[in-house]
Amino acid sequence: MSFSRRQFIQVSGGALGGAALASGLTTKWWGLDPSRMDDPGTEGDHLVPSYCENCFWACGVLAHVKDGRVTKVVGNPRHPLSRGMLCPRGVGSVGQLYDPDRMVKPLLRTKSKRGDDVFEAVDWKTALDFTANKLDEVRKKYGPEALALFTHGSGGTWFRAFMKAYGSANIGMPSYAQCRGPREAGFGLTFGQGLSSPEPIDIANARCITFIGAHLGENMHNTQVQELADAVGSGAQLVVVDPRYSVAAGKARYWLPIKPGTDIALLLAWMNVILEEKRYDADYLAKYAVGLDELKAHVADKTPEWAWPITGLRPEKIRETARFISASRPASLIHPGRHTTWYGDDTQRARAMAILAALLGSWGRRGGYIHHAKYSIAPYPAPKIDLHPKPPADKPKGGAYPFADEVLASGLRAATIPGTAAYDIKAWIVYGSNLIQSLPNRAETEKAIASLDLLVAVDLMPAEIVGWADVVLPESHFLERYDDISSPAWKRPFAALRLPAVEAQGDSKPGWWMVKELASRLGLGQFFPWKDAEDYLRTRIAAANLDWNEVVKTGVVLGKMGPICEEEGLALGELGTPSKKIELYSAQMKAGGFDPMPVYYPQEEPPPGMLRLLTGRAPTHTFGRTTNNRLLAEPYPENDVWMNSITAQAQSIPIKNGDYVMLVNQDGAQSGPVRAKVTERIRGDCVYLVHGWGHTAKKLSYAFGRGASDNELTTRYKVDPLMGGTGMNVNFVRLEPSGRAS
Ligand code: MGD
Ligand code: SF4
Repeated sequence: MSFSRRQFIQVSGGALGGAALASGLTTKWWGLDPSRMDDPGTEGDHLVPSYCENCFWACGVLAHVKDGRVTKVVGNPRHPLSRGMLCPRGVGSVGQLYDPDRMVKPLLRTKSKRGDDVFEAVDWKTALDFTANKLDEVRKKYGPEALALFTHGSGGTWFRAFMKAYGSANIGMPSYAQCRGPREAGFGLTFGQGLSSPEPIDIANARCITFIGAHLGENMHNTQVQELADAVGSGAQLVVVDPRYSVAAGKARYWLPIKPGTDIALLLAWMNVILEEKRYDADYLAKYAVGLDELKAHVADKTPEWAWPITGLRPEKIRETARFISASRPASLIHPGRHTTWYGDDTQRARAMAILAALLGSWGRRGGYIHHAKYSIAPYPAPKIDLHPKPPADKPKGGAYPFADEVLASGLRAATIPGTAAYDIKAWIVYGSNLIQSLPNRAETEKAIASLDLLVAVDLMPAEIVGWADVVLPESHFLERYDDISSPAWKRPFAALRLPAVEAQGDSKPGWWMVKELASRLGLGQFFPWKDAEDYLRTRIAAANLDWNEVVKTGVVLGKMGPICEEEGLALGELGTPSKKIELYSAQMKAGGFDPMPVYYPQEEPPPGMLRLLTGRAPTHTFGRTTNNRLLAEPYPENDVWMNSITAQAQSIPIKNGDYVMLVNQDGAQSGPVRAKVTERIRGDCVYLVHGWGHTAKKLSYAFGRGASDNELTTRYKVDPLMGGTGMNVNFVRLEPSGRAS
């Protein structure tokens, strides 16, 4: 079967080609006819390399520039993550660059209350003097550890360096405890290392790919989607476990519409079949794993018949899929997912996935989990910082969450509420993270903010969190600024540069400049001794024996490729677990008082008349950061709420496709009007929203009030006892008429 990328995404993105056409942007991603779609008017007279900031995959881009304006952004063919192609959000970067709502002046809250979103525009000297004075006060009054940084995005690197020099270890990202944290912990406990980003998985060579709630194709991590389209095109088969018929399910050999919250039961039943029928890789496990006998005993009674009433999946289907998945081992990839904070038992679910991958022998093997390497470039030779900051305040007193290996953003929020942690947080710098939408339970965020002496927001757009700040530092767009070198571990190691394609708009400034200015005001200037970011980058590039003029031509340096899997000579060697082996049974979990192997515990059922609220992504959007982008709004102007047609019919006033409805949760929190997507493609016990919509910030003049915010409805969360992740699929909603015409 031949299979183009356009076909892959067309289930959800019928109108997307139109967006590319209307904006005159690259059309290659969509596989449209280039002779028809090419718009010579968008060719620049020169190209500037950078890497994309519309999500954190950081694909290499080339900006076409003409007359001081970016005319289009295309994928950099030399960059291993983009391979010449971008996802719609990357292509749509121009819409964000020229967004009329961008903040281009520093702002100071002078008379209004926090949250009123009323500021006075000031010059940089005033804004920086104010910020530095307050940071100095905090340092003197409470100690430097009272400052927390919430960060998301590449420019956060400069602020992390600032925190180190200032003396605080309180650096948190919602992308850990609200996203991939449980996965990192679950894989870490099993294989001795987390997966990080980009995940070291070999989709390209997998013959069977199993998605457990991961909706790749709607979640658009570019290289993974490209590899998936290629793999499917060359015959790889998909097994998709999802209460919703996702885009990937539309391409799958098997779709298992599982009851939400029961995946651990399915995973145990699959293990039961694979172990009972001896379909596992016995030689591999004998060599590399511990705990096989314990696992066999643990799942002996977890038969498909046992899992049937729990999951709603028929035993013969569970057996058939277990056989199907194991038939392709070791090139049978259990995709690890990414946004894994669902039910509070998420580390155990991730561990069950990791154990299944181990039974298939796919860790370290082609078509499974492979080895990525980093392109090594020495840091800038700045004076060593000899501070030993207090341990972060993100964990409650008493040693909770022993397997968290990053700081919890939600924990920093909790520590801001006085008296709850080892010490109180009194000031926040929030860099590129809209905490009002990205931390569950908005009331708790507002309560924490009320206890702050200082809230600094560094942002591009007037998002909700900005309205709560004391001072707002507007950052220039990624196409207008330098940033640090991007060199994540990958199959082929690489290092990429971000160069400014055009002048910064208004008074917006890059993060590196803000940090240097603040540091010098606080007596920390010696730790940022470079003249500017270009000087910083040139020095690092020269130290790596690379020629600056050559590197800026393409923006990417490629390293040598080593063996990425056992088949290519990679030695699996000793792993980072206590036993140095794959731990099917985890003695360290047992010692910590946790189940050493995953156990299924039932989740709370929706109350009568209510449905579980599930969330996900759309191919054209990244959380709330793209929702105001007019180019990306063309194909996807607002989210809609998916509901089963029987659910829609069963309402006291039956709901038709396209009707506007309201969602009201178990605590009475209510969404704005949101369009109903009445469909057979979702189970009847849940509804589904794309995350990031329903903005309440009026200055986001396009996105304000469009669609529903899942986060406003996420008043409850269930904390993962292993690593502190906030499971958010524990909220229920009922549907009410909205009064708005469809
Ligand atoms: P974004 O929503 O992308 O990320 O949540 P956040 O970390 O809040 O918002 C980031 C802010 O960055 C926006 O205000 C945007 O204007 C700003 N921005 C964009 N580009 C730049 C730039 O170049 N510089 C600066 N300074 N600012 C910039 C994401 C987080 O949310 C994550 S990773 C996940 S996976 C979770 N997902 C999730 C969910 O699915 N449901 C619920 N209810 N909550 C969630 N929270 C988590
Ligand atoms: Fe940009 Fe898309 Fe790549 Fe993310 S996946 S970095 S949004 S092009």
